[in-house]
Amino acid sequence: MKMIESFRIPDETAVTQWRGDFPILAQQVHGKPLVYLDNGATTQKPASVIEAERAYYMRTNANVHRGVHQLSQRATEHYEAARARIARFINAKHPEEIVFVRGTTEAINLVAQSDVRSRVGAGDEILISAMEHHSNIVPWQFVCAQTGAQLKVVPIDDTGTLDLAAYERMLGERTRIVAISHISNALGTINPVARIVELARARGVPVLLDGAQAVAHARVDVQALDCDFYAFSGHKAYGPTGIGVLYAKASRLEAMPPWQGGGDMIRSVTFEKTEYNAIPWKFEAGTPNIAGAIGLAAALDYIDAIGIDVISTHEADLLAYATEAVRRLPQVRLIGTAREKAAIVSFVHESIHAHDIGSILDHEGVAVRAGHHCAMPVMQRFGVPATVRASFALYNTRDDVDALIRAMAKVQEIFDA
Ligand code: C6P
Repeated sequence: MKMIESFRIPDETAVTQWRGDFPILAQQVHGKPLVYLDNGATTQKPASVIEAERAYYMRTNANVHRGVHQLSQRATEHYEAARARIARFINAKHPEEIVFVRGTTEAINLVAQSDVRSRVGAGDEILISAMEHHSNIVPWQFVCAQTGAQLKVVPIDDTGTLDLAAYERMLGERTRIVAISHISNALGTINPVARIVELARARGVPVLLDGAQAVAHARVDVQALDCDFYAFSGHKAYGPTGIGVLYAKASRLEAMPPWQGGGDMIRSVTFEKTEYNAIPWKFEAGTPNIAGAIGLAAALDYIDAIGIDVISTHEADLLAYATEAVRRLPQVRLIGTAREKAAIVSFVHESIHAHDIGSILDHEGVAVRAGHHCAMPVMQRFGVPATVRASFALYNTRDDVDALIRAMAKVQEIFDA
């Protein structure tokens, strides 16, 4: 990740202290200390997040927006306060621009089915990139099948960098939405999202940014970005699973039809006619993940207490250290070497399959992801079946990188024997 000059790399004591906030990290696996390097899949949770959920269930639990009783009112207050907290974190103009969903996947499906499907037709184009996660490909394929629209894919180069000139050329008369990841989960590439939005907006094309890999690692300011939609998952930002966020400009949400029908998304219902609730509730049918929203707000408090720029600087140091160390490994090739990168290191070995590497690393206590990372087109682009991916978070240290490298030596030893 790009170094932010004004922030010094936090010292070891600080990182040790952060580490202590995550109870799960203290354990051993296969008799070895756990080295958790699968943060791209999901991050671990600090005690404050676990406690926020526990406290909610211990003292507050009730359904929201429904009861006149004390607990329900309190639950509603906490749930809506969580929405406001999230709005503040990404600098949304209004809390109503935050729609609670299950995660990034649901957020993108919501936009695809509610916003885009209702305004595209045969011959219209949906523009994505060659580094997208399946969650930012398949929902658009659904819309294409439903409407006759076409999926267009902006290429990437051999380093995993988006071809910005091609993007500009491909933004055409018929482009109805641009949907691109802020940070690639398989390659670590940080996309020039401000420029991507600027170019699209100059042509009147709305932009959705998939922020699943970004919110916990880089500063996100949706007003500065001026994107129409921003999607992310709580569980990749030290929050609970099953809760995520769709940010959308209020004017967009107002214009979008609801996606799912049910309780809480209505103002009045008769058999003849239903009037929908105001935004954002018109998109939150059914009982929401109240505890999850509260847990996510606690996670963002945790990030803010450390400071996202401090976290970015620390992770940039880990990225530089890990990149150098992995580069020196024999017969190993990095996949994803863009200049602007987040702390994700994907690599392949000339003769050992990623899954075998992943299993041996696990036996050494090192948790990585091995596979296609739900980004099969990226694997095809680089001509590999799978990669080993080490993805870092605020509690990782250079010692964790050293443990990975030692475990890789063990892999080599086993295969050489
Ligand atoms: N990537 C990974 O190991 P959900 O599953 O809805 O929380 O997030 C989906 C998603 C969307 N976009 C990007 C860029 C992502 O990285 C992910 C999730 C995980 O890389 C699990 S496949």
